[in-house]
Amino acid sequence: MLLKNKKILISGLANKYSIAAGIASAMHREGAELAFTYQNERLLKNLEPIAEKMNSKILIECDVSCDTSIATSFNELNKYWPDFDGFVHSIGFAPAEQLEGNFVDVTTREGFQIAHDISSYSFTAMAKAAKPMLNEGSALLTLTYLGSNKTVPNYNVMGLAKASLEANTRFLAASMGRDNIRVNAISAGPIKTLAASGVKNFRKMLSEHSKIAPLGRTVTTDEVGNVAAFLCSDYASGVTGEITYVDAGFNIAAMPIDAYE
Ligand code: NAD
Ligand code: 0WE
Repeated sequence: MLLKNKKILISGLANKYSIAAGIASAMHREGAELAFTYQNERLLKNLEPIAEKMNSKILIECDVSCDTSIATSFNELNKYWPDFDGFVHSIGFAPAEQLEGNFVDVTTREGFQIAHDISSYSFTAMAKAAKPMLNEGSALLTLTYLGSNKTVPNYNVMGLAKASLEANTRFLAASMGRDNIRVNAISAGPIKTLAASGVKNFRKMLSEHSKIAPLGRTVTTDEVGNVAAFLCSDYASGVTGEITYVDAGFNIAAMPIDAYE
């Protein structure tokens, strides 16, 4: 029971395929008490039965594009939990037209701003709002992707936003470390979630990943969840500011192992 007596807030659970769902399920299994935020009314319907299975009755609306929504949601959480032990930030967004076509041609000032606002600034904003309520030994976790430091076709401005999110992870770790609050990121391999379903040729991305990754396959949300549970547990008490890859080894390979066969 990695997370016994820990209260952890999960954001970004849109449906059962969400990475946040794999994380919630691993954390619940490891004994954590969970609360959830959801972006809007429409997504509450998917969240309700999942939260129910994990014995959670704390479901709070939080649209991270809005300062008052963030403030209101943490005030609401405070009524249930005067203090807690961390949160998972599993939120990313860029306007769809930014993620298709040639980077220099499709990127706009507005697209750039929205991608960075929703996908990176929101992590800082949530940390700021949570800080007064966070117990000593808390852990914050976000989800990133390899497109932050290697180019990936069509990932475009999201790559820049993930680079910002990873720097954000390090600066938050430095900023909150003396309060014994740890801040880490998981860089997950490609997974067919709701966010990915809007992406052209995603199936091709998954098959290319399997060819190059040392493990010869993609990863599951449960595998991401297990690492998330570890990083938020006291077993990871010496780990902060790190980007941990859960990608079947893809990021360390320059070529498929059978390239010369
Ligand atoms: P998902 O669609 O299930 O989750 C994305 C979540 O972001 C949704 O729950 C959505 O409601 C939330 N969101 C978007 N805009 C928001 C806003 N304004 N306010 C509040 N919430 C908002 O997809 P996912 O793949 O599980 O994505 C979760 C995280 O994992 C994202 O940061 C994504 O970039 C990252 N990630 C995904 C993959 C992948 O291949 N699926 C790989 C690596 C990293
Ligand atoms: O971070 C992500 C998902 C990012 C994402 C996806 C969408 C699609 C729908 C952000 N915003 C939106 N906005 C929408 O309107 N991933 C790591 C998954 C992903 O997305 C890609 C990928 C991979 C991998 C997009 C292009 C290329 C590769």
